[in-house]
Amino acid sequence: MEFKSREEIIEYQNKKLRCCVDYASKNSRFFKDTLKKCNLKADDIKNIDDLQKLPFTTKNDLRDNYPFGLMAVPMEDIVRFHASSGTTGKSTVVYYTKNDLDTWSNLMARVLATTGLTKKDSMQIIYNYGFFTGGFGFHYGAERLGVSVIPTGSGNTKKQIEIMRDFGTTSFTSTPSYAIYLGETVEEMKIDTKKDLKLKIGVFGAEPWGEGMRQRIEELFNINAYDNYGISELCGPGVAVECKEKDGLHVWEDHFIMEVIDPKTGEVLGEGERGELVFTPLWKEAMPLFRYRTKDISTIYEEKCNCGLPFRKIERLHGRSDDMLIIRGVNVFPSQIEEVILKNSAFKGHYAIIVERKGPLDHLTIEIEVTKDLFTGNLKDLIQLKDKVEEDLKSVLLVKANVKLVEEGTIPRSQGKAQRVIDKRNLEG
Ligand code: DLL
Repeated sequence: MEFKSREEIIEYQNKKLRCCVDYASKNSRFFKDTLKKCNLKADDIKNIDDLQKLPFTTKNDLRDNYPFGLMAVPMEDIVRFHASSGTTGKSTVVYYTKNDLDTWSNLMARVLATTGLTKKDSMQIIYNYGFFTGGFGFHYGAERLGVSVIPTGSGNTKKQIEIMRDFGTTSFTSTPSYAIYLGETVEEMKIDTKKDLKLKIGVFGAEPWGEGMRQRIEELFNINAYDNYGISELCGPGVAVECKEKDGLHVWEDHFIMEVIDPKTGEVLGEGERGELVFTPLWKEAMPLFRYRTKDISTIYEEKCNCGLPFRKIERLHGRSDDMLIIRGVNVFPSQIEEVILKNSAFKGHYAIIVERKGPLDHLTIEIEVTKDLFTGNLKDLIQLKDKVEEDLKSVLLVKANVKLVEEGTIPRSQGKAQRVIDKRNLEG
């Protein structure tokens, strides 16, 4: 963390990159094949500009080499596996040596310290412990920082809140969608967040969430809510986090080289341009990766942050390139829909986006929950509300969306990542 200038960081990255290339060229069968295919030698990659000589690595490469094809150490040196759920294909498996876990814990400790947590705090970890990286990632990072870990895992909503109250928990981490559900349960249980709870900080991530969601979570719990980003293939959580400025996420550039590319052409984009994030981790033993395409869409901020951290920030994530819906030829991001919905105080953050094909045309329906009082109240008010949201959505999305207001509790709650988009077109073929 003693970097004084951008030049010093780049110099450090160049040095680490040379080590990684040398290491992978000796130990990773996958990387040896890549170099051979591209007619390259390890020596050809001397600095971050040379990185562009290497091809991207994609999720498909991981799937094609399922389960252990990217392993660069003997199996006896592997101390942990994680894996993605594999709902859209074969699961992607990631593996860690003892040193990898050590570095990951340090990165996570930094994440938590950046949000203001110290060893005086406790953290309730409301992520699933298992193949998903959220639970263990936060667990080891919090322990490394000296925070008292309360490893409740996900689910059991009322019990979570009782523990928060009884233990005087000062921070928690979960998906933002589950935080909203937890917050509503706090209200239902008539728990006064100011008097009965000692929460100060919440750290949320693993799925896209906008400023509207942040405001709602902060109000529900009377806390500061921070965004953090990560992806299993790079480690899990621990790649980037917001500082107190809450204006973009700092990427640990001494551990990751980042690029932003045009997702269609693969061309590397310049400062301030929005595109797909590509990362090269500079520390991995078990599974070295080069130029990993995340499919996540963001922009790099070049300006220095007031918080004093030397590392550049990325804009909060708008979603993935493969989340983008094409409705009647128009590109629609679910995050645009969320932004419109959460601007209206009648809505609390539970919605579903349904896309169907009727005849030759795509139909977009947004189901949004309204409170019981509103739902059973004056019909004219409901119709007015529906018309207003449809109008707002049309002006942002440039395509018609039908809004269906539904009663509180109708949309299924998720304990992990929310499944907001139901695209029935794929099913209809
Ligand atoms: O979700 C790791 C993680 C756990 C991050 C807990 C933060 C907190 P995966 O399951 O591999 O890993 O999913 C990675 O989730 O490519 C993004 O599309 C999405 N994602 C993660 N963090 C954010 C975020 C974990 N802060 C995928 N904002 C990524 C938006 C996020 N999307």
